[in-house]
Amino acid sequence: QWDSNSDNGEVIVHLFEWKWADIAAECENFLGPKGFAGVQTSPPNEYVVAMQDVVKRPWWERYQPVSYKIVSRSGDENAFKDMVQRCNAVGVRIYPDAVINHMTGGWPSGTPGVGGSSFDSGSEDYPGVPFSGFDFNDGNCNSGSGSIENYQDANQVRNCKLSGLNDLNQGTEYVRSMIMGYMNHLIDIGVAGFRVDACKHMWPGDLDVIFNGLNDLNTNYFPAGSRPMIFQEVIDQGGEPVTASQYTGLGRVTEFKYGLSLGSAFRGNNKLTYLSNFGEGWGFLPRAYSLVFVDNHDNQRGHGGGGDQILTFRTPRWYKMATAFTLGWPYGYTRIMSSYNWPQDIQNGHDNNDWIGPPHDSNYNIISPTFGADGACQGDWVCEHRWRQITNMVMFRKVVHGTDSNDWWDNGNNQIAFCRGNKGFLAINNESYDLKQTLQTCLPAGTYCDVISGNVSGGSCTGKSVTVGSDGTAYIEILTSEDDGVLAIHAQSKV
Ligand code: LAG
Ligand code: CA
Repeated sequence: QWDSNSDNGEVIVHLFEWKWADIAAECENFLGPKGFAGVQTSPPNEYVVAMQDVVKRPWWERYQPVSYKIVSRSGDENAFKDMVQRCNAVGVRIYPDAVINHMTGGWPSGTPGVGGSSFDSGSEDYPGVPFSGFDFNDGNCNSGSGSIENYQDANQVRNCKLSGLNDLNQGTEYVRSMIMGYMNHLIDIGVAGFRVDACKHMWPGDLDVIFNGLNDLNTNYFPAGSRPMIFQEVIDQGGEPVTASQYTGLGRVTEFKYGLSLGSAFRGNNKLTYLSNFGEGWGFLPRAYSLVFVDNHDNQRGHGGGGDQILTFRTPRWYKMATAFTLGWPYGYTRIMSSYNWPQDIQNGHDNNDWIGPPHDSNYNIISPTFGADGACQGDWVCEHRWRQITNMVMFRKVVHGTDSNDWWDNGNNQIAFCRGNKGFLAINNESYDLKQTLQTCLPAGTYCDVISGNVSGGSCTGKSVTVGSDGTAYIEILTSEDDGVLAIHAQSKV
């Protein structure tokens, strides 16, 4: 359950809040050809229609399940099936976000689910599944309020309510069978695995039973006996009894220390020189078990862990450098974020608009992304995955896959470079002065196109070219006057 089940590449993109029909087109037109392994989707199941005074249709309504019917703002079950079929056809895998720790928070009676299912949050009645009061953890929670109050108490973290959300008891046969039924339904449609939400708040032993009860993947798309990839969201930044390593036996686990440490380094709070052993050497999970990312849908807006060190599309120069390092460096399975923009309203360090949902029309239907002549998204869709510097590093990671890093170079401070076997070379300049050095690139002699400043187009390079000599060295230049502080060349960027 650690393998991505993808042959197309080594990077997953989270198309946060995208509609299924738009993801299907993106697989065919962009993700397949550009070497993406797959897509993490927003939760596909039914959830609460959140319409309050100010907070209307927030993104986080999708983290409050009402039933396991496949219906959401992204589309219905037919649209979901069509997406899975079309993405698989071009080698791009689908990994939905599975919200199985809890159901909704408290809502006035009569509040509907997006598929029309009714529910009563007070009596914990969810007829669309069905779940009733027996299926929740209230009796097993030892906090005064019924919500998690003390993260030093693992029992509270697992058995009490997260943010007031009705907490399912995965210890019972019935709850497990409903969750497995939902996930198996998605597997039978053809997904390749899952992002599993809030695993920190479920017992590893219960998750073990659930994950082992999942079907093998659909043999229309995968070899017989293939197991779903599981990547569990566990926010572990140290100092608590619930740790990420308690979950590595079950599948991959999010390594939140990665983006936090990287953000801090690029912001200048640590030297890039120290990244030479970034990974296990920094106390992170073993690479075979970790899922790494610069930012995610929570910490890019101040939710979840990370705080103000996290880099996002709002600091694009650093963001592209940190993403290039992540995709160039041989540690962990990599996920990139694809966001939409929203107007921030920061008061006393808190963004009052952190709830704002995706671009939508006056009826709250999500608007499809549109693309300019250069391929970039228009309007409020940010589409980091379509930024040339990021797209081309997705291909870099595919080309260098199977090699380790070698020939590390640094200036003792914030200029670094390394090779990936004889397949790729990456250099980063995060100083306020130019990088001008003759460095070992480990590549065969020839002229290579820097895929950060340009593309290989019709046999020539639209950006900077690098001439590698017969001894593998090349003169490398990254000037502070340039758009980006990165240079990357690889075996397939030879011109
Ligand atoms: C996650 N990982 O463990 C998700 O990545 C994260 O996005 C989810 O929280 C969380 N767990 C629960 O699935 C999000 C928002 C919360 C939001 C919650 C439920 O970050 O802010 O809570 O989804 O929609 C909201 C309100 C709370 C309120 C709660 C219940 O913000 O103030 O207590 O709803 O009504
Ligand atoms: Ca729980």
